[in-house]
Amino acid sequence: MVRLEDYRPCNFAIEDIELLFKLDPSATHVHASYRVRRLAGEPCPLILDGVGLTLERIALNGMPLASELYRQEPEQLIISAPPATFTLEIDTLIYPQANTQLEGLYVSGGRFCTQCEAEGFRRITFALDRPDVLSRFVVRIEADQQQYPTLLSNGDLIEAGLSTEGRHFAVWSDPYPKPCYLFALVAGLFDTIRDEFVTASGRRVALTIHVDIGDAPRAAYAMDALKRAMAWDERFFNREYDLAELHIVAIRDFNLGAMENKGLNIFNSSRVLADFETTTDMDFERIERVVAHEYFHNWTGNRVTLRDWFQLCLKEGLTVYRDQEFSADQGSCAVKRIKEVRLLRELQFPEDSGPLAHAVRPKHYEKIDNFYTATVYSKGAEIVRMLAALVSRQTFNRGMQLYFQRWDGHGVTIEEFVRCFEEEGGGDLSRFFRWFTQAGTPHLASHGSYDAATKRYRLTVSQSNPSTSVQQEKLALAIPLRVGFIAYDGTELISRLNTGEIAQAEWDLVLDSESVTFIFEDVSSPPIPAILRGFCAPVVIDDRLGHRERLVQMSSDPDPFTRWEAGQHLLLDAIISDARGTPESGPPIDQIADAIAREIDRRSPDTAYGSMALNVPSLRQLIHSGKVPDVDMLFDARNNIRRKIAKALEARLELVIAEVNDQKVSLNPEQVGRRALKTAALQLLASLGSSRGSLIATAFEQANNMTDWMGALEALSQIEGDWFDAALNYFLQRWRHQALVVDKWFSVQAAATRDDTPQRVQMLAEHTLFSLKNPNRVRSLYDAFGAANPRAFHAANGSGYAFLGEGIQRVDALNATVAARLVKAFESWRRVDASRQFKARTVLEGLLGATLSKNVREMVERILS
Ligand code: B3K
Ligand code: ZN
Repeated sequence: MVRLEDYRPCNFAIEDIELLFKLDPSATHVHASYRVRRLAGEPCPLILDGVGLTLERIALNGMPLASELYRQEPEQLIISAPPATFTLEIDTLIYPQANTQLEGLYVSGGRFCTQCEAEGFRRITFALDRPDVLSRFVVRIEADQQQYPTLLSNGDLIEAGLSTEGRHFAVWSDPYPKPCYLFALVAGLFDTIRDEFVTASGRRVALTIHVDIGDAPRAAYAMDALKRAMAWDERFFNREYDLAELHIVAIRDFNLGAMENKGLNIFNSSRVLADFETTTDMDFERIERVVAHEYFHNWTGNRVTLRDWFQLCLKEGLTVYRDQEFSADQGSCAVKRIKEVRLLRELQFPEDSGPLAHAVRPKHYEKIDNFYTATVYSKGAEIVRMLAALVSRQTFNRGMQLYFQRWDGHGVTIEEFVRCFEEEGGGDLSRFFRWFTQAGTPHLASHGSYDAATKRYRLTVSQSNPSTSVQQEKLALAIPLRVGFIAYDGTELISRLNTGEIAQAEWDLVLDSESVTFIFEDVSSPPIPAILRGFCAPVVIDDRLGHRERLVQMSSDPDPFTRWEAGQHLLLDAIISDARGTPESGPPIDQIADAIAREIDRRSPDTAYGSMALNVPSLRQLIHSGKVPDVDMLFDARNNIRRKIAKALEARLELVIAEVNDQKVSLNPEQVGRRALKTAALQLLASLGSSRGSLIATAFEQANNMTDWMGALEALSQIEGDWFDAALNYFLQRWRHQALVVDKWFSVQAAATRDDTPQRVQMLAEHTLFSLKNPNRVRSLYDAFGAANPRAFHAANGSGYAFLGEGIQRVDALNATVAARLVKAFESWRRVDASRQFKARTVLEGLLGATLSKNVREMVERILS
């Protein structure tokens, strides 16, 4: 177990690292040369990390090191008492072709690539593999010229040429000191697209995206996104790119979405390649976001890095916040915000209230790879968003500039980050700081009373912070509120706070203790309050509004988030009332449907917003609500409500689907909005069953872009009968050779809520196109099933648990990080009924009896605890 409280600065600094790679897939020779300086006053051992390496030679100051002066442990190399300054040379052999973990140096599609975050560099050579050791790297790569014409590493190319026997070499030098987790190497045969960016100060940066042969046209969108992100970071954060070259490489077999290695970002090909024939609008959006995210890491993560892995959210939460701000700025910001909130509620809230709950800065871990979580990323981003709201935008911007200036070239802690905002005038942020150290979603309750005689409205908001598995005692947080009122006729109400003179329509307030009462004057009629406009804090709130108030809010609140949220509340109430067998106590469906129809017609703030109004809370969210433990009852109730809405809106939905679009497919927001609306309409119509099969099948046949194809296919997946199979056959025939589309073919089946899904996934797991070695394919089956299909996963007979349990074991034998991610599906096991719990527990305990990686074992143990 690694504990935050045990952190000690490193006893040694490595200022310069020279690496030489003689690339060979079966056995690559790595020569490392370190210039080391002891920081501790007294002689002490130098302990290097290393996993799966064959040590060939070790020399100190040019002389082979005597065997009694060092020793090798299973995952360490310990040099007993080296001098105060010295050069250390280490020669190792590694085996890239046999590397199925896809960490360190490995081979994908015949190309070499690396993944070092968090602790992959130790699989390349013995190293001080910790983020607070920053070194300048010079890297020489030698390889067969024909097979590996492109040789890349971090920084700038300083030399290249031919060597003997058909081999060639390249030397890369990165002038910026960095931790070794940001090291990268790529070698292979690629198609490229090139462009250029001129920075604000006039420096030219050569941009290159490297992709599989034939894929270059599909990288144009990523290139465009990259240039927009570079310009945006200059404009909004005053950050320029700092090298003469920037490379992005698309790799087929990749454990994650992408990696921000200095000057050489390595991407999962699914986060680079895009065209209308194979990519949905959602994929385009994701590509834009991830390209920007990795680019923004150049300052938040790379130039300013982490002192230790406990500070992970300092780069991830902050960088997600930055990419969210960028995306919002590219258009449709209300819809983007709603999507962020949905993601938070689908992934982070369940995590924060279940067995995997941890603070954004956890106190301990076994495998840091298990902490790249929704909490660190999404809640981390929400915390930065709240910080900007609390200290004001101007102070936030000044604090960020101070952060960059003060900590450039250092590994930093969250305390040091927050101090920058305090020093720039943000006040005492100690209560706010608790957001980083306390796990659990805060619960707010609000209560208002209006006095018609005095036109005064008293609003009391209080917080409670539930105990979680890792922390019992919780203290009050500083929570920003954004409050506004409308009257029962839907008009906006202006008011005056009793502490000031100015009347306004919206208030930025702070809840900074257990409970606060705000008094508003001159409120002309009884108000319907919205407390968290724009979802200004990641909390759950009980605002005690009735159905009538929510219906008014849904139609009339000026804040698009609040309107959407009111609709979600009503739909959730309707489903839960139905599941409890008391549908009459739920809200009036016809009025909800009317309000949805108005949003579709209004097309404001944009067309895509209407598709959000058509969302019905997901089954996952319903399970998480904890109100009804029987998954089948929830599933049926959800479908009942969907059917009622679909019936009420049927004519309109058909109109949306029929809206002919004879323009050329483009990413014009109006077109994207229409496609989103159409997809949502198809899904909802599918709830009416096979009588709508032919209409949806026609939509599938007439589609000319992947958004429409997938929208229709997903809708067909809900309908029993042959429609789905017919469409699937066509789909596979047409795109059999496009791996990323075949992934969709797998995932749409694994996520299907049909009765035959359990048999289908069994067959898919044995399908010739299935592969345990490709993380995307693994996720397209097992994650689409475990994470995206709660109905099948929680099947009453336990077959879903057993299927995923087996999958986890199969994957774990090859790739521990990917397998550990799959375990997360089980985090909801205590929210379901006793009979299901028993079956889930049996599978989890069965796993503990098997041979498991440390990663998977940690996850299973935490989930069972
Ligand atoms: N920093 C990487 C994540 C690395 C995950 C390692 N298990 C990608 C990102 O967040 O940008
Ligand atoms: Zn990141």
